Amino acid sequence: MTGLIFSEEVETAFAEGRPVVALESTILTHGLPKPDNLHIGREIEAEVRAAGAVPATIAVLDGTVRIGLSTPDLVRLCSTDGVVKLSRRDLGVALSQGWTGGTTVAATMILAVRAGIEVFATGGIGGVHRGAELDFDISADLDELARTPVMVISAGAKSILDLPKTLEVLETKGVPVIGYGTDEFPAFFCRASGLRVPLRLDSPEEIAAAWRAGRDLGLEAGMLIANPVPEEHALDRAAMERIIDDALFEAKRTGTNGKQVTPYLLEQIRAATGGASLTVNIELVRSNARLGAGIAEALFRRPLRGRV
Ligand code: PSU
Ligand code: MN
Repeated sequence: MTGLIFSEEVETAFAEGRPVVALESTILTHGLPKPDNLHIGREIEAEVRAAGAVPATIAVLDGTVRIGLSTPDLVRLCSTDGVVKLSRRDLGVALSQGWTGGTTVAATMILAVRAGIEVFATGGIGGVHRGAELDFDISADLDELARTPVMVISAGAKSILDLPKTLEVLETKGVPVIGYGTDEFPAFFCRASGLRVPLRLDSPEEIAAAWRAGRDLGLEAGMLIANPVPEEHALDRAAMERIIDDALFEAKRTGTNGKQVTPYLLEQIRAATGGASLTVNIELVRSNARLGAGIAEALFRRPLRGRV
């Protein structure tokens, strides 16, 4: 496989044995509007550093896999037009054709494992879209969680998705979904979804221990940590439901499909909330970045059995 290129910061972290947290880049290239995406990307990285770990934003630049981006790399990724959204299926072509792209949760997990990173913080994962029984729109993120051993820290899945079906698919695929300090599956912008989360843990140490126990058993699955958005930033659930319904209606009316669906809905919601959704989005990713750093730190104190 094409070699991985590590940023100096990540390289040093590995050499010094410091905890590293992976971050995805589709959220920057397709999930957030320009030019805010650049400073948000920096803020998320800064949050990981402030919490005592090293951020590794993962992306593909000119057909090379980057584990950690320098400032010029991040600027380029966030400001260039024509940057592609890369999921599992796209990686081979992207690398061989020299593309530049943001990696989704699925693609970031794949590359994180190659880089030896176990903890990955993001905003929300992709999932089962509403109406999937008709159009089969189910994110490749779910399959990836079933097959690739990386822990993903999220604020749940966005309520643009069908959350009950998303949880059902995760259950079928054997993915542990863990509420962090909550019994309820969070709905991204909102803390509540009305759905119970199947498992609950209350500290980074417990999460690290559960992860290690699963890995020691030879389970190859990932793990989804559902960390509710901090109370002071959460949006009202009923209001969000209305906005999401309108966004879904518009997506259907304009014939939006395939990998355009998620970015289209996110932009519709941002416009409809007058930018409020953007603030919440940033805050919840920061909160996930902090938790990710805490878990990565706890994992360092609890190595895999049989490893030094
Ligand atoms: N959810 C968000 N923001 C995002 C995404 C999801 O709140 O930017 C991105 C993630 O990169 C996720 C991808 O992996 O969308 C899922 O896209 P799809 O449904 O096309 O698999
Ligand atoms: Mn899809």
